[in-house]
Amino acid sequence: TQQRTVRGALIGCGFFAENQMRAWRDLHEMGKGVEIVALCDRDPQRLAYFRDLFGVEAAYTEAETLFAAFAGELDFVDIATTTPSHAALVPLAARHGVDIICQKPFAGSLENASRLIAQCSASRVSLGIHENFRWQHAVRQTIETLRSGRIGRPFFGRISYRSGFDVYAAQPYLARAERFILEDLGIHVLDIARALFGEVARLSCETTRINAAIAGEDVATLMLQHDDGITSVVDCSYATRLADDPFPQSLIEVDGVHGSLRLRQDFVLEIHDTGGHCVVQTVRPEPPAWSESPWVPIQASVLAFQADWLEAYRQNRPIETRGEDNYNTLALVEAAYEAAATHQSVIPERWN
Ligand code: NAD
Ligand code: 89V
Repeated sequence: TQQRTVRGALIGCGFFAENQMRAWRDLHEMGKGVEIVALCDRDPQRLAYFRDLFGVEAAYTEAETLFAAFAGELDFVDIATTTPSHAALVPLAARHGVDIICQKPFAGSLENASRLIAQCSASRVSLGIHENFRWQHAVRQTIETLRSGRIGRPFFGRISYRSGFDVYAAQPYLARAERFILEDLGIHVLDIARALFGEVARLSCETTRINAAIAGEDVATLMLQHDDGITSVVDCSYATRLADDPFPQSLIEVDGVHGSLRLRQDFVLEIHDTGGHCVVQTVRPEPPAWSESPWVPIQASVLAFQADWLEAYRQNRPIETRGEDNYNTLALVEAAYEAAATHQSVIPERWN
């Protein structure tokens, strides 16, 4: 039997949303039964660009107008705008009874995050956060190898993201943000830390700014103590000069009681056992036809995330990075800023 087509609207036709639209189109062409039927961007030029590029005629500069025009006809909305707009767009979508995917960081404060989760829950719509780093193929393979028990109980981890890639060219708002690397990138790396090692009991953090042309911090180094007694180090930098820049790869080390994992640059996963043997796996992402260097791992992860969201929607199961779960990632970012300001270790808040 043919499955019903799940109908969505995209709000925010900016830089990153192009990946999301291409991934929805891939899923549509793969016969997965999903379609973006309406677009919204308050910038008429971006809206026209997406309308023409993706052939979606229903295009609106106001989200209210879109929801009014499609009353009862939408299953979900994909909110791909930057964070300040989420506080109004998420409740608006919830009031219209559609399931919601919202880009990270889904709220600018934990108070706002709680409010959005509560509003979605009261409206009986799901709130899924578009957090894709844990869906990068190499990262996912590392998570799954750890979860399989192959190296036994982990006791130490390191997730390292160090690059000098010019992220400000495509995302100029990043250069103006008072809070930069922890809020934009650290959030992804901290989410990987949670996916690998679970919730965090306390953390410490130091930050600095190397690039004088930006407003926020571009280097952050954190130590996390997880509930299960695992210690992890998360380090991020957009000020690291390397001839062979790994952007946008996260490199991972995990030491377990029965072996160790090393996710090396260029998608090499080493699995070391207690006998001194090492199995080397290539964990390179399958590049979507539209992907382009150096964004391939992220672009492939957008497809993987959206495919999982769609499957979850059909199975009526919550996704891993639902609002309640992602609240705890957001709480690590908040705790990191507090730790960096006070030079004290901080107990992060947690969704109860
Ligand atoms: P962008 O500024 O290029 O795009 C945002 C778009 O949203 C703009 O076109 C803007 O006009 C539109 N917009 C803003 N408020 C609106 C509103 N109320 N109604 C309708 N349209 C509105 O930003 P971007 O770089 O595409 O980033 C968007 C989000 O995606 C950010 O939250 C960012 O952190 C996130 N992002 C995620 C990843 C990832 O998943 N790995 C990568 C890059 C960016
Ligand atoms: O994934 C992101 O959120 C991007 C980047 C990789 C540039 O940090 O903003």
